Amino acid sequence: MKQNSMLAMILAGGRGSRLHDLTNKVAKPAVAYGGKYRIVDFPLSNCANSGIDVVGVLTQYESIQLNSYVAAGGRWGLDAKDSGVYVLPPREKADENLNVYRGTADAISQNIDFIDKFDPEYVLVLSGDHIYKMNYGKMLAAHKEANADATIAVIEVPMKEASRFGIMNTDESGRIVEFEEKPEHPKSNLASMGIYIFTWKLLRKMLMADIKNPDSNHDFGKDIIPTMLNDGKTLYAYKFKGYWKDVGTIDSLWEANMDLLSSKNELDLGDPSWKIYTEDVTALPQYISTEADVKDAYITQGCVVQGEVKHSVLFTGVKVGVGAKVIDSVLMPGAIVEDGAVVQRALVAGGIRIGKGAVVGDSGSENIALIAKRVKGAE
Ligand code: ADQ
Ligand code: ADP
Repeated sequence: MKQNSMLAMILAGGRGSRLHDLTNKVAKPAVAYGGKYRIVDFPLSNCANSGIDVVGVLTQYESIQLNSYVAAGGRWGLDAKDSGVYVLPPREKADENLNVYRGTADAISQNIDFIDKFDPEYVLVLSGDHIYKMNYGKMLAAHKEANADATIAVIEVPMKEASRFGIMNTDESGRIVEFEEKPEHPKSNLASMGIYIFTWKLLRKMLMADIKNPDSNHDFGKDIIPTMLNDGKTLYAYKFKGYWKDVGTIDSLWEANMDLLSSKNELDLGDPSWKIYTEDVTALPQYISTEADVKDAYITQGCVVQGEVKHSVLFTGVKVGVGAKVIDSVLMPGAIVEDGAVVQRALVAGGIRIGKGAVVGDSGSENIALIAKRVKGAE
């Protein structure tokens, strides 16, 4: 590895329980997004574009599909000599019967020897469920410039949402003076994005102490960051400007897909200087028939549209039959809407069939309907 190098660890082991049936069979990072992507394409492409060449992906549920998806890292250019993407599930320990990661920090602790093998100077810890483009190289430059022990990427969030995040206060120089994980009464709207750079030697020491602490949840936000602050370590906030979305819930995943259709969308997946790499599937070109009526929609390859599609995102191989209506919806790979069926304000999971004339979703509902089971036809 290069000198002054940084290795990345993507935390992908959360149950993703708020994504319900979408994560029954696939790990959250492998969930589909934006017609042809998977969530994990974003942190992996960001790593590749930032010049990071070793990435560990920490997972614990349904990681087989994820494993084959990221194996070798070729899609992101992370397959050159001395580089790679490594899927790291928790190992069973004969003495402790431990085959889960107890928390985000524990996931890193259990892989200390993996990290040590590469002997990095810095470790970047990332979440596996965010959609954004970010140059981690710039964040590392800020970390070095400040001579920090840890640097946390931050973004301003609406005050009413602040209690869902790690919230901090900084001094004029950007040094963090106060941090509270998901406070009931937040004192600022400066939120942690759950993206951290640590100087590895120090983090290693903190993790070794954390493993033995019976009162710890072994979590970065709850334990490691507050302990570092208490110990007088230098922690800096790195302000991120741009599109960032945590897609841990059905509503936010739906929204992030819909954002692609907005003229104000800042994500710009077409930016040639920051490509988002993904799997190239072999599928037929899309077919839009004479009776089809398509407006304001992402239609991916392999789709066959014979009905009406408005303000929706159709992933690879979706079929919309004659007289069917798809409005304000997200249809994952291979979903089928049969003739005359209506899908509105819904997120339809991959491969699900909505039978002839069935009606799902609701134009008046505040929440997005998740359709993850076959829906029988109306007659
Ligand atoms: P949360 O998003 O609530 O808050 P958490 O549930 O710890 O954090 O998940 C962070 C990431 O780690 C997710 O990608 C999740 O899948 C993964 N993960 C969870 N448990 C894991 C485990 N045991 N092993 C491996 N991976 C695991 C965090 C911070 C906040 C910050 C938000 C921003 O704690 O301070 O504001 O992220 O989204
Ligand atoms: P959620 O959508 O529920 O917030 P996350 O992906 O953020 O899901 O992960 C947090 C959830 O994952 C926790 O509420 C917990 O139920 C589950 N979880 C995380 N770590 C573990 C673990 N080591 N063992 C079992 N369940 C876990």
